[in-house]
Amino acid sequence: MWKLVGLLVWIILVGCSQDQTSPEISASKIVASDEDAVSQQPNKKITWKTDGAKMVLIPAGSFEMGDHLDGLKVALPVHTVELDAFYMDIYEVTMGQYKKFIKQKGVAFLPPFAKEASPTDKHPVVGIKWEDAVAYAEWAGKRLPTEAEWEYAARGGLVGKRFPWGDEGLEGNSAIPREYANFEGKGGKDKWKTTTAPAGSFSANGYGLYDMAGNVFEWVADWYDPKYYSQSPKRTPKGPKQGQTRVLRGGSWNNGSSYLRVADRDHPPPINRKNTFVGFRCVTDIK
Ligand SMILES: [Ca+2]
Ligand SMILES: [Ca+2]
Repeated sequence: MWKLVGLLVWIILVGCSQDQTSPEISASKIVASDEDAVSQQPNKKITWKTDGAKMVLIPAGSFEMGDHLDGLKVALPVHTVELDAFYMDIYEVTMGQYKKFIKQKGVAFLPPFAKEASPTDKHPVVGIKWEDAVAYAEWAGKRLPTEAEWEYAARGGLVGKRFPWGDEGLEGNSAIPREYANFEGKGGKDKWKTTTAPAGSFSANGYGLYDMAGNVFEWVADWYDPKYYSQSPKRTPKGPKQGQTRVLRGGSWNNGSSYLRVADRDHPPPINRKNTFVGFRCVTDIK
């Protein structure tokens, strides 16, 4: 049914001019979209042509960025951020998608250890540094999310919560996070001890995004600066102008449950930028 609807929408999109069919994004970049979705509707999904990624509309809005709970100092001060709407990849970029990028662009192959942590094309790509993620995003006609966009999207519409699913799972109770995320060790739905899980193996958050907590850490566009939150512009913050390290978000199969915190921030030194537990996902602006 949905495949048929998608085909019909594609035919309509191809057959009409841009301003009639897609008020937000050039139709040439989209394979299909929800046929009954109206402009700016939350959870409106599209399929991006270049890499075949499913993307979901993250609605415009404001939120309290950061976290004053439990002494999470790296996430202070909590500050209000306003963002425009954007589309975000529903899943982490997969090995299969990244291989297509390699093939088309002729860039460097992934290191051999990547396949050990992500053995199939449905697992998230690893073994990439920040510059690789940016190159992929540019090839796909997208970009990396800003740190603010990532946290806003990861919260999934929840307010003041610790994780994408809410507050449950603190104080060493790892049984609850394991229902929602692949992180260090295994148990319950988390069946992966030394590898990534296939993208989308757990429940989506409130915006329909998978694996914002765990599986692989995700590169965002911003430089890291511990003082930036106290200077951040309210509207559309893009991070410091310069820095030494880029920001990672969301934790991974290789890290404990505290790294799954929606406001937690990591910033690996350059020597640790290429490994088995860091990947990324892309976003695109609403035109
Ligand atoms: Ca695990
Ligand atoms: Ca992730």
